[in-house]
Amino acid sequence: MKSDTKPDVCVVGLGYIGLPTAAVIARAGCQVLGLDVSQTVVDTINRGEIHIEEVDLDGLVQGVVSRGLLSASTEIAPADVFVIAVPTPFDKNHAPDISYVLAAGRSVAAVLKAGDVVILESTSPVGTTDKLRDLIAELRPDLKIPGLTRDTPDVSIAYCPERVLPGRILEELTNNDRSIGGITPRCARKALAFYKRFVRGECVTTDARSAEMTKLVENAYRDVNIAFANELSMVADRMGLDVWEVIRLANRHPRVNILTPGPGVGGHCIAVDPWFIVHGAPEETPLIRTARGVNDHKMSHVIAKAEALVEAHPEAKVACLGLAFKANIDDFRESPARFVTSRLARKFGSRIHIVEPYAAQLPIEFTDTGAVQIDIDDALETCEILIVLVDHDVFRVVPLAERSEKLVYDTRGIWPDQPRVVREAAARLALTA
Ligand code: SAJ
Repeated sequence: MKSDTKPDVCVVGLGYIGLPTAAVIARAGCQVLGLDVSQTVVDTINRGEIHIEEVDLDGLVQGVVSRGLLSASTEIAPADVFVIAVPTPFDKNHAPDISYVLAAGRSVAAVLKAGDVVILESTSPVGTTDKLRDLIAELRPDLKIPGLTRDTPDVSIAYCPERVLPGRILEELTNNDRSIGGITPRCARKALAFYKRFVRGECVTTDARSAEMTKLVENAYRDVNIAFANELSMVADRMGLDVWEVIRLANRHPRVNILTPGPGVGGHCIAVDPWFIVHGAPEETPLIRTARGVNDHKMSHVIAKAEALVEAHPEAKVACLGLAFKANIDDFRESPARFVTSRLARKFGSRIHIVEPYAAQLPIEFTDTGAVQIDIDDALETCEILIVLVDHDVFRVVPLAERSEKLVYDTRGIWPDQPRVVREAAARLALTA
């Protein structure tokens, strides 16, 4: 690949990260082939449509597909740069599963040629890029592989984690800084030249293992800090304090910045990635492991408190506000709000009314529970109990006049003006339950 010509790019995995990445690279003028195992996903993208929701992604994909810059396939083809963005789940013992990364590596190895750059973006345990390199070396003994040859290697292999926030993916893909970890410094420089084509943020080069760890550390840092906030919220319940008031006051200290308690930590990143560190260094990670436990426990605490409130008012209709894993998105994966609501729906059936403006219909687990979906206006008119589980803007803006008579359990702290006595009553109920 000459530095002045635009490389042909193959993005392996067209999910929440791969598809926006493929589209942004195509927008920069590269010819992009997106690879996915799902024929449905491939067909959808080739029609210029998308199978995931993300702000402005539909228009971007439609544009690059219609200009012939992005196409999708289930079959890999030769390219100059390969970007691997496949899932790295964990098993029931929290051991990371890198089989999708290795499967992608096998596909790439089949078409790899001298001069190509292979970049892993999937969140991965430390050492995964080395394993990918070893696999490529095994499958392609004809190529000189970085770190294993004394000569100039034929290909470059690097790790460059994504760090975009769902709901702001396109903006953050372009503007966030990137860590680029090469198997060798030369590999890092080759990957850097590629990212410079579409990233405006600063691209900082390092080694592959440090870049892998950096990604895990970022999400573990956030998990630990959310756990601190969630633990405080449970302490405050025990002591009859308003946690939001305490955090607001503490955060006026110039060096204190406590995050926001909620019903637990959802999504596919922050609740997963810390385990990759724990798995790699079990003896050295009591804090990270405990933080995970605190955030998971917060969900049980919320369920107990909500159940106590609903049981104490047997005539009241209940509205659960939100199912998404966080505010203003339609992503319901690993959502504590969804889990809490489904527990309440199974227990209280038709008393439970669910408000989720981002869901066209209720997820499958609500079938046959008797729970129904209503909109926020109906909830405010008909339900006496409101349980806030997601801080969607549409809930945040409900004025006090429309909820001052309600029994409110606000797990997100979106209504600081709600009469305090009601919130404390809910807390006391849970503690005596
Ligand atoms: N949450 C709280 N309180 C807070 C902040 C978040 O309860 O103060 C909850 C949210 O409601 C949600 C969960 O934590 O359930 C995670 O939300 P998030 O907004 O913190 O993060 P994600 O999962 O959407 O995206 C994270 C981001 N990582 C960091 O901010 C360090 C993102 O930059 C990563 O790219 C992404 O993980 C990823 O793909 O790894």
